Amino acid sequence: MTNRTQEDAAYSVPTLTDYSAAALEKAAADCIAACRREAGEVRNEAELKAFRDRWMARKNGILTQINDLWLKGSPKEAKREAGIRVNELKGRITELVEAAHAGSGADSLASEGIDITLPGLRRPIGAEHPVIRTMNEIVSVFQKLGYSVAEGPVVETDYYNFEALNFPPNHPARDTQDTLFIAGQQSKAQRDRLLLRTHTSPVQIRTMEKMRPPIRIVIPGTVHRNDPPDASHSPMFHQIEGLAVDTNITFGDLKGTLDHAMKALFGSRVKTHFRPSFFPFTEPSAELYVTCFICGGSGRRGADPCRPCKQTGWIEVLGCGMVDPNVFEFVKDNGYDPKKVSGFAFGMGVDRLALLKYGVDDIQLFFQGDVRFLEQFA
Ligand code: 2NL
Repeated sequence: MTNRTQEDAAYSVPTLTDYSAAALEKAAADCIAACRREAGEVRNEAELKAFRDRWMARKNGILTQINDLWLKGSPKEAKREAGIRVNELKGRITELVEAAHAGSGADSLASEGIDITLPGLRRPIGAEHPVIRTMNEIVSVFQKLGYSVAEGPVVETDYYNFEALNFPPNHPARDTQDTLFIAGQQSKAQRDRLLLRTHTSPVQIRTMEKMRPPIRIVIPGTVHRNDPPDASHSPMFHQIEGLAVDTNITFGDLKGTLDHAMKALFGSRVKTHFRPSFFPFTEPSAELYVTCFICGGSGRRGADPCRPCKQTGWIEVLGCGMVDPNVFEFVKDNGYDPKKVSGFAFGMGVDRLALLKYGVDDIQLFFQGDVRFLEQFA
């Protein structure tokens, strides 16, 4: 309480009896603290003037009093030290007084030419990017089925991007991925070399290393491939992959799950169709087609041919299959014994689906950041 009372009371210059360096130091610090406190309490122009006068007035201002009491009043042997200290103090106090301004009161705003009666500036609310919106829609369909979302690094090792996904070293299947490699990795063992992930599957391996079966996960994210940009290619694009592992997961589970997901995404009228395919990490593998949601499966739009489905009435939306037992071998020690568990997986290109969904004819528009294009999705 004593301290409080001392702080609250207005500052007055004390007479000194002790002129040691330590005593002068303490007196100066108290004085600076008082000045700083008073500067912070100034609310308007009138208070600012009173504050300035109190500290700086030639006649009986605080600095003048300090000069009289601490310097002129000091014994001869202490004059030199007191002179240096008082000069320093004058500098600090002058700085504080000059920096002081009239708080946040309306007076000062008016003096700065700011009219506080004008309405504020409105920042327009941004719009969700069409690719991210599509991604969120797909993710939420699977979340409702009990899937969790997993994420992982974009810069990956050869091991997670290829080896653990059943691409043997030097196997030609790696060539189909047009990988962008990080430079200067030659001194490392092949499995440790860094690259930009070409799919989000590495995250599935990483998740299986951490979580024992059963699991159901979806992995949204950016991937990179060495594709020159054109209307349908971009060196950076987005994927969503999914994985379900349990005992007795069958191709029937895959078909039922994906048929439901396609109806949730494109409307309950769409039909699904699976065609045999190949991926290194699934066996058997398939491509999933849905009836064209532009022409409704007829292949025609009035008198014109339907372009998105090339008049076939079907659109390819994703690749899928039963997880190859060779993939489980890499995570066997965490409960994924291929003799005991089975699973299905799928992967889709989000950008391509967003192009179809919004009738956009050039993928580059998604990544150029032109506000005139993007604000159409607001
Ligand atoms: C496509 C095809 C696919 C997978 C991705 C996967 C992941 C693991 C194991 C097995 Cl860890 N498979 N992912 C499976 C089939 C297809 O993607 O066309 N993506 C754009």
